[in-house]
Amino acid sequence: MEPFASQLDFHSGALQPAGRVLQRRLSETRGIYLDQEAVARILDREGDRLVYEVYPAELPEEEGHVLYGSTIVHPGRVGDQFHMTKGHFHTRRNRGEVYVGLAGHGALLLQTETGDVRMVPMGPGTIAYVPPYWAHRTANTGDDPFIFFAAWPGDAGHDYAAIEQRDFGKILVASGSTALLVDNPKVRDRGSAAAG
Ligand code: S6P
Ligand code: ZN
Repeated sequence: MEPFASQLDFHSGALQPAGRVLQRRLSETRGIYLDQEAVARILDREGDRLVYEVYPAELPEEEGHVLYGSTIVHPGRVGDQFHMTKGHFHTRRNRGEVYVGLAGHGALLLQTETGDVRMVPMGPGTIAYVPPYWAHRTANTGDDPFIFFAAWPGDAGHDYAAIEQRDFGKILVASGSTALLVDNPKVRDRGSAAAG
């Protein structure tokens, strides 16, 4: 393969050239939010809102390559939760990733297979390291688009099912103008039901 360069617009988050741009709307990510009445209300009143977009560089998903792309999480809330990405583990769990904040403000949530959760606030210039074995999800905690760049190993793969089944143990909720990290009641209830 020949060396090449792409251009990332820090203002819009668009990457040129890019592979297939992914647009995630509320209807297809509705399951990640707690307040299903709020989801139904938004869909009914304003239609299927664009929540986030991913511009991937077109590269072979193979060992040795470094994949990269930009993500734009648009500002907004669903109930008292901020707009967020679905979140995933890498299929090959021992593959890490680097996130670089470019514009806006957000948070990176990370979780291990055993349910340990961490939160890293992100803004322009923040370089967040996603170590191997940590699932990751981002949320826009501000009022402007939250834009970041990510780079990860070509053979990492994406496992969304594990997070769909288990969910993150903590959620980010809006409290006035700040973001609070609190226990996810869905996971807590499941935990206590299993314990009882
Ligand atoms: C890929 C990297 C990001 C996310 C993107 C959307 O490993 O972590 O490019 O794919 O931020 O998130 P998600 O969870 O919907 O893939
Ligand atoms: Zn990833």
